[in-house]
Amino acid sequence: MRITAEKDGFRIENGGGVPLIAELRLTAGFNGRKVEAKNWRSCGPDRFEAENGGIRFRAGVSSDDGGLFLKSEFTNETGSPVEVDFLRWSRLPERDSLAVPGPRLRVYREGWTMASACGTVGWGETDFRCNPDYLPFAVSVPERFEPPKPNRFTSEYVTVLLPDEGDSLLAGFVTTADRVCRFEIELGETAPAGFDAVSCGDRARLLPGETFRAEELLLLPGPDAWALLRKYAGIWGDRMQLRRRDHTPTGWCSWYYYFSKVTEADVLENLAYMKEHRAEWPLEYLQIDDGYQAALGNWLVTNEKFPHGLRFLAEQIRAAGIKPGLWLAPFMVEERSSLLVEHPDYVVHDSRGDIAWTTEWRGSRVAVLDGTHPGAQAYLRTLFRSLAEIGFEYVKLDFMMYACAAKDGRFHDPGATRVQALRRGLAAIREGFGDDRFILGCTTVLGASAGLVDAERISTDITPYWRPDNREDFAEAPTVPNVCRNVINRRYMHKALWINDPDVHIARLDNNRLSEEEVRLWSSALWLAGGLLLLCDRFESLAPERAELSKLLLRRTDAFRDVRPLDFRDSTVPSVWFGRFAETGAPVYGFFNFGEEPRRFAIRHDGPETAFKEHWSGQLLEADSGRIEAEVPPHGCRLFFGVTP
Ligand code: 9PG
Repeated sequence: MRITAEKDGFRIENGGGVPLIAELRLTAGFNGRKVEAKNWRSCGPDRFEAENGGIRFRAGVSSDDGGLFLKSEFTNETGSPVEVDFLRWSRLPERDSLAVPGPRLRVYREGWTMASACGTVGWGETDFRCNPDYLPFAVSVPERFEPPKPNRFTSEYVTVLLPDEGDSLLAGFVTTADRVCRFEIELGETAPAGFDAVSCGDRARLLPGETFRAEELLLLPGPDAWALLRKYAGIWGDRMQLRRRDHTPTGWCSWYYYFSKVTEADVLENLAYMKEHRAEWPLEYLQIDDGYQAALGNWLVTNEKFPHGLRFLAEQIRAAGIKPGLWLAPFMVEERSSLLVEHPDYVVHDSRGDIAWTTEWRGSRVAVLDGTHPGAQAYLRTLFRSLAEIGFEYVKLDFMMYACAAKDGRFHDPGATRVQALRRGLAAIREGFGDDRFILGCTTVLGASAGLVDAERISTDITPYWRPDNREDFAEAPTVPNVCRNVINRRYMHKALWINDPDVHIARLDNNRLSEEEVRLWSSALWLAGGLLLLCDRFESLAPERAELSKLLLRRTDAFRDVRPLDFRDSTVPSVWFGRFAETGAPVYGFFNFGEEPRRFAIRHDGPETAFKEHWSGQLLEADSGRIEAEVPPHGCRLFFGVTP
């Protein structure tokens, strides 16, 4: 790829001089104003400069790995402090390779947090339907989310344009540590009417002479959109210095059986079972979830359901040869917590100087810890050092996206963005907890966590029912299809950025409204997708035939490689999943029917295998002609393993 400056914009060409993007412009936004870079000039190899309106722009480009990397920044030369809104790359609607009519284009849109919907969308569709009450936590810039407007989409971190023929184009930020960085895309009749890559300033203060640096943008064309995402995630993870963990752990988590009613006795009952049946259930961690704490913010103090406290439990777990884990929501500070009473300055305030109440928790108002405040950082460091000292080796850090979500929030450091606030807090946590202990990120800003967490939840919560009755089915709502959508579409992140956590296995017969088919579908999804494996059923009441499902998953984590959705381009919720069984290399096709009617699946298989064995029924299917065909009942899944001829 080649890039040239042409007066006010850049022209990007593929090999052969074909314009991939005919004109890309850079605009700075501050104090509610917009200033465009004008008259770019070269100032060294692959470096360019431009000035306009008291702003000095710089751009740097490099080609590598078949892609083009774009760095950009601007310096405040206005003579006065400004509040930064954004630095934005915009493609002008021109004739170039991107000029594909909307009806022939699909777009992969990525989400802000684990719960946010991800998947491909197309002509005539709108941004995903999000519960309006949850919107501030599901997207990075709720004000710019326009669900009712067809053909306008937002995407966080990365997007892929997938035409019906020819190369796809991935555009993705390969650094995500400092800014909200996102895409705004509008499809048009003959060509995209808008394609913007934005690094947000969050109105952080930029003093005269200071420079605002955008996150680095990668443009990557290629024929296989999924391969582009895999490659992108690898580069993104490298830039963010992912924590390489070759080992994918297993464990037991208290939430999805006991929920907030969990007691010390419940934990001890399951611990005793795990200790006694170690050979059958070789689980590494026992993680106590939400329900033990006295208040959000008073994490070392337990409530009356946990009379012997955290140290006692950690000791009991360790004595059983299992590693203790604990759930916390480290940025959430409940009104009644002693932390807030003693240190009101540690939380985010609004522009009037009042505490910025951000959410509610079981009837109490919640403020959020200001990750830029040195006192708050010291508090986090000390808290997590104490947890490590008590014996915890694993923490599940939940609801960290609130660190970015305070309405009209003002940070202690006026030059910091929301992402920096979160990340500074999380870095303090990592420092206190130690480099070798395990951190699982949950309900957090995906891009801000990379490099600091070991594992990351990549979907919303799995539920012991298919989808709630009489409730609107929002795209981020906890339902089995929504969870599966995120698990497979985000499989490209696994072990490139962190270990993916697809959420827990549910196998039980009691306290569960999932049918036999539904439990098998969820087991199939977890088996195929791999990642962190957490069980959460009550061992004492787990029926033996259902226990076999968990044991199948437990036999080996990441049992499949090269996992990908085959209908990625055309289905927001992919229903044909592919992988190779790691033990044998055999190809495996998963047919997932998320619908309400029986569905006939038919796909082509190109490999040498002429027969497939369906895992759950044991049935053999001849596939001489290379076609695999099967009918799958509603909410069912069939797994076809290739049989070597
Ligand atoms: C503990 C749980 C579990 C779970 C997390 C997270 O919007 N909500 O009301 C909401 C409640 C719970 C929730 C997400 C959203 O789940 O994903 O694994 O730890 O918290 O409270």
